[in-house]
Amino acid sequence: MRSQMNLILLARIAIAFVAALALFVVPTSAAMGPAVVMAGDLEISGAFARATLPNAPVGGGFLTIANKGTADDRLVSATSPAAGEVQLHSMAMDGNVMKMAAMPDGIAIPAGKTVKLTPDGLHMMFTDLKHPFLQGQAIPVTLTFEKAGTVVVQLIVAGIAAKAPPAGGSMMMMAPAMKPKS
Ligand SMILES: [Cu+2]
Repeated sequence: MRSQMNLILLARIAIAFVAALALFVVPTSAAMGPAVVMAGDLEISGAFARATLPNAPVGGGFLTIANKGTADDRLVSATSPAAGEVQLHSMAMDGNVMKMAAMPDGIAIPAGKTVKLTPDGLHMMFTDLKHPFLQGQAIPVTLTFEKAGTVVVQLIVAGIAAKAPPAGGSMMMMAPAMKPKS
């Protein structure tokens, strides 16, 4: 009887430990900065979103896509459980006014080139937000590419006017995507 009690106690401690670990790991990975994610020949890095004010209807998402392959690809669409819709937008000066435009054909990712989605250029626009984006959160986004297919990327939420992803290494999460230099 006594050993059985001890086993139950051990199991409870183990469960509590795993639960505590899970609570600890999630915010830590977000605090460490965005991970590098591979989708076929595409290397996606620096994924972040800007924090939004309560009740803000829209938010912006940004990342860098490097096409390491020899075939052109195209970001066709993006979706997120955090938003009713994720639109692909361009932004350019029209006279003295910054203007955004939808990109119905998506965003070209030419072979061997790196395309950056930034707060003052191409970007993802989240509309019909399901909740405010809070600094430190991770917002999942599913990207669909013409050739590389579908990949889920976590956007780390940075400050409300952030121009770059939160600083911090992401060594643990980067490791699987790193290729040895030949
Ligand atoms: Cu926009």
